[in-house]
Amino acid sequence: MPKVLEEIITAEKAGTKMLAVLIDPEKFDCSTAQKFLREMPFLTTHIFIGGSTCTPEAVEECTKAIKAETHLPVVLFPGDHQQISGKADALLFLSLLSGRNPDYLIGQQVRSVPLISKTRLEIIPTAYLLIDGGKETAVQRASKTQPLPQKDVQQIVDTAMAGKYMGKRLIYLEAGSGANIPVAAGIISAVKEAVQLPVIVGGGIRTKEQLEAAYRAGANMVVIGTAFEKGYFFL
Ligand code: 1GP
Repeated sequence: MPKVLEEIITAEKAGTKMLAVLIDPEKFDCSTAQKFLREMPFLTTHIFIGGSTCTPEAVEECTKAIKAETHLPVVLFPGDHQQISGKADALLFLSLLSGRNPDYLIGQQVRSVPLISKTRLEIIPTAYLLIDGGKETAVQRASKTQPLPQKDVQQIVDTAMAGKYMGKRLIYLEAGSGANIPVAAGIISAVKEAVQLPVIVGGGIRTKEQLEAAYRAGANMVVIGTAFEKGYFFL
């Protein structure tokens, strides 16, 4: 399989938009994997697996069930250092740059190394920015960090640029799962213009209009979890 990051960069250059469906192993019934994948929007390009609080066993079992049923790239989007499965194709190696909790800037990352080194996962350095989604979200609770206010556009851009200078290959703008307000178009476009890297946007996107607005603003990939978990397939 071609490298996941290379494909994302190629799609970005070609202007092809990507859609990732996020599966939280804690809420997912593995016996429904085949049905879930069959009902997924046909535009889906990636499957993300991860959650703020799920167990390593649930991640392993879910990844195995999904991989058995799809040829789409399966990418781990871990909530902590134990959410690693060698059965996936790639791992978003996240640093929560919006926060000031050292555990989510470097601690979890160091603790994940013994697990990662037992796998052949493609590692994708990713700047992860939590942005206020209008309610307290699981990421905020788990990481004990504050989101960046949506009005602080320059601070968000500067944080994303710091991620680029650190060598991150992707910028992930996250409003938090189930957010009331997705990341605003103005933030996406300002970040995209500055970083010139693939930009992923997720959190609170539950309508076709919101999805298209994110793409128009410059998001290369949109991640949707809750809307699909609830069986709300709007595409
Ligand atoms: C992925 O957290 C998002 O970045 C998913 O958010 O569950 O609100 O779609 P939703």
